[in-house]
Amino acid sequence: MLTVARKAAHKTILALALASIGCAALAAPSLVLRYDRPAQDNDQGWEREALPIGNGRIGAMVFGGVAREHLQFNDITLWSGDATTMGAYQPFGDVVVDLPGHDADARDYRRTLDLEHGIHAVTYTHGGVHFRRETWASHPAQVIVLRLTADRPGQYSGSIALSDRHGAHLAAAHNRLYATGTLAGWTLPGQAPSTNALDYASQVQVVNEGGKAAVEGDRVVFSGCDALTLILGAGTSYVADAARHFNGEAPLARVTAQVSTAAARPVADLRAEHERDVAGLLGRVTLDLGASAPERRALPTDARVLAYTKAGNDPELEAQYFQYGRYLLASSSRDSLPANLQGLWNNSLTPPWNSDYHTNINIQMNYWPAEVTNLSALAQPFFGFVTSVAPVWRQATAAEFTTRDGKPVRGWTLRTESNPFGAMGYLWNKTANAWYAQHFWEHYAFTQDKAYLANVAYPMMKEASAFWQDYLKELPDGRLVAPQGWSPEHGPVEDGVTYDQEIVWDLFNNTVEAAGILGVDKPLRARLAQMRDKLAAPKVGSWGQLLEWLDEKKDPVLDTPGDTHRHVSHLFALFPGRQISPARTPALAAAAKRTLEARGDAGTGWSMAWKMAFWARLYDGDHAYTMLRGLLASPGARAAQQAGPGSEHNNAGGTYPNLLDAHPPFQIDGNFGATAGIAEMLLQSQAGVIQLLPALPSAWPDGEVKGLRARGGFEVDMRWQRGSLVDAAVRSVAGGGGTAKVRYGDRTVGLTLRPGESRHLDAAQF
Ligand code: FUC
Repeated sequence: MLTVARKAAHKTILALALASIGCAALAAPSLVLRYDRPAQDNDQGWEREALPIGNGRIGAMVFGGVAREHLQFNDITLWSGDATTMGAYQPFGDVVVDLPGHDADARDYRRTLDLEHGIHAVTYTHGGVHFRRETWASHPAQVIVLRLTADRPGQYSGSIALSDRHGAHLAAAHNRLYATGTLAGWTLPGQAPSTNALDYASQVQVVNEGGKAAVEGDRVVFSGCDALTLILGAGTSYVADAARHFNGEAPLARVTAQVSTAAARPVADLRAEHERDVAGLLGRVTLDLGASAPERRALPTDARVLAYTKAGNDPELEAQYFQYGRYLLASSSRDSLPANLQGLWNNSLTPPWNSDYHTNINIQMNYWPAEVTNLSALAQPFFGFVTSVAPVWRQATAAEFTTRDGKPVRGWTLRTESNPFGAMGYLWNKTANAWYAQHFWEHYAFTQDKAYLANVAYPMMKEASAFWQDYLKELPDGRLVAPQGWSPEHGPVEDGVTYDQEIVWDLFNNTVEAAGILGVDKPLRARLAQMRDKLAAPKVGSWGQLLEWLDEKKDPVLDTPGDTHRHVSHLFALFPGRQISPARTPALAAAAKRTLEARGDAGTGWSMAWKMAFWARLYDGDHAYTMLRGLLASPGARAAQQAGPGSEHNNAGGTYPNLLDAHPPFQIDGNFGATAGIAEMLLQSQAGVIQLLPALPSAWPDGEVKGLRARGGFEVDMRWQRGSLVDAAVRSVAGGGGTAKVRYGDRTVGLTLRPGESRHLDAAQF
């Protein structure tokens, strides 16, 4: 809350300063996306132009048409499939508000998404009347609200319809529309029937002010209304409990109560409560990367992305893009399932990759921004998902893998694809367990929450370690290797691929540290430390590259400088791991750099975002910034500029007009990875030292950031000018206070902070 207050004060000062220099028209608030036309109401418009809102469980894409508002909505738990069949994440339904005639002479159209308050707005003038619409997805009220107002009474006439994508029973009464159904027996045309029997329900209550509104057939028809409020609720019977086969109470009563409760409240209260909720999350980090030219600020966001693609030079857009990743996490990950490949937005019965939980980079990248950008609580859906689905993974793993003497291995692991009931698909990605464990560990590293470490993280890390204790294989020379692994989507399946080796190293290393902190399992600690040190280690190859496989390949493409594959998974040890660093392992860091240079700067969104973080960890801010330029560029324009080697898929990344990551299709990991990558350029703490501005690019000579988090339980603010730190503040936010080493450039200062204490550091102290 302090940071919110601080931000408000900051804004007031800014407003006063601008007023005092005669700049009455304030600069466009930098956290508002803005468009001067509606999204096209078709699949492409859905993907590239419509704007996402969400409360972490339910959400919608909002199109903002003048004569037709369209909310395509979702619930993150609506999945076909079960514990053995992948199925797919499903779209839920649509709410359409028809306002006949409104587009006849509409003028001054504007569509905005205010990230800071989580409000989508549409305004226009028609027939001399100024119309305004606001839409938001409230986490406290668990409903989506659409509010239509005008500056003259009696101006709204039209109709409202609710539709459903799975053949629900539709009903209407007392200005409420109902869709109630079950996936039991539902069959996607041309495919197998749904294998689960989830129940689901959605409802829209229409509340009119003035005029009339009444049910006619399956719609609510209204005329002469001053204003209207739509309260949309939706839910399913999914429950995070393997013992109940993930199917719990039918949602009808719950959704009915949520809609009725919200509809009975003053809409201004709902809105204020929602704004407080979103601002309380988003306001924890403020980022100023410098001022953009007024001509850029004046552009709507779609045109601004195009201008940026051509000429860069828009630090306010970059800062907005950073905050967009935080907004998307708050919108798709609160207290239900974790964000999937599309967050929670999906309009297709057959989405790409089932819009699933992909284990070889994608779900992990979704959570990279959570800790460092001060949204730690938003990682809970990931931990909850892993914990609740693990019983199913355990069974599948025991049936598949044995120890060297033929017993089932302990623990669990995953294939590349997975769903929320435990089903998996595609090849095994065996180190997924260890990579997931890293997230559990990092949550502790940032928060210093020892109870969480003891009760949640350490048991999970220990179980993943047990799998690898049972499953690793010893080579004749004594080195330990992960058997039959796959460097994601690249090369053969074989023993000791670098990606696996590094992730197992990370797991053992973190588990040893965790056991030490908790003062438990001394013999296990010693054993894991010994095994960690026997793991086949990353090696440098013939042209200075980091080897992707145990031995250098003799292949026309693999392991050559011409290989531009988008996965660079063998650099895990550089980021998000900590086995390789320029300070501790300079030769390996140099090899990682050589590899990155060869792989090039193209890629899918997540690939470019990962490379941004790699370059940040190599302290090359300018190269990290090059990756950001590519990622935030319009994909069409960029493809022409970068027609280099590599498949189309490898080159397809970029940013759509709605700032979603172009994969194709849209895939949200690139957004989350970009936010994390920007944070990594400004602050790092993986090596027991808080490093201030470790990879500041020359494109951001002046700036300020407040509220980033560092490992050890610290919050950090920094200001810089002409590329140099001016001052910083380090606050202890962990319960027990703590000591920190803080580095800027090559100078380090030591701090000991009481709980809650903040220490100001002047650049001269370094
Ligand atoms: C990984 C990537 C693909 C895609 C898919 C969902 O397998 O290689 O590019 O992102 O996940």
